[in-house]
Amino acid sequence: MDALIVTDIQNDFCPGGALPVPGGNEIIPLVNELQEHFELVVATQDWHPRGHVSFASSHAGKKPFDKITVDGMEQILWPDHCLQGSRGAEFAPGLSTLRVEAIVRKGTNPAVDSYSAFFDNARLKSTGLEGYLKHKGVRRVFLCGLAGDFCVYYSTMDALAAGFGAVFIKDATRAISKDGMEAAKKAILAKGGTLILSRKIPELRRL
Ligand code: VGL
Ligand code: ZN
Repeated sequence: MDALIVTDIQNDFCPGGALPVPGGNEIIPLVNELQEHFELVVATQDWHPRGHVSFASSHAGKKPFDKITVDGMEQILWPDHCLQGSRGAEFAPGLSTLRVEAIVRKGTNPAVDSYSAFFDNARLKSTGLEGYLKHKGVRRVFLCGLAGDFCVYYSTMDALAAGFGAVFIKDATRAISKDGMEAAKKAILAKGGTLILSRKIPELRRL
């Protein structure tokens, strides 16, 4: 079975939000349409507590997009975003969630950032999504949402590492950085993932 993973389509990642992804809102009609074609749809929400380690405001003298080292790992610092329970953390209003069967919230550990829907960045804790999907009989996941070069990318790589087929839907995502997206696409291909345009999905799914 195939599943669609709808990643972090939240107000803070859309124009006007705290960490806007350019054109982030433009994918919403397509993502709504895509959901109709999958027997299982899962969504994720970035869901940070106050004072989260990934916020520049948590580190004296730092500003958004600075990089620091946390426990030996590079951490990009972001504007405060997706605070648990805030309007910014809600799904974007145009996103249909009627067919979403499970919502995975990530980034809840104040000390560790979490881009992937499967594991936090330090791989300390699993979200349980791998087991959930496998228990449901999912063999292949299709990924869309925000941001293409962060959460969608890391989720794609972790899906491949977990043994799923992984299909990154290029026109159903938007990236924070163009260069970052190019590097991410190369890495996905190198790991055995697939990049497609949404109009090719029917063809691919008949295989
Ligand atoms: C994300 C940066 C920080 C994402 C989340 O959803 O891609 N990016 N937190
Ligand atoms: Zn975040």
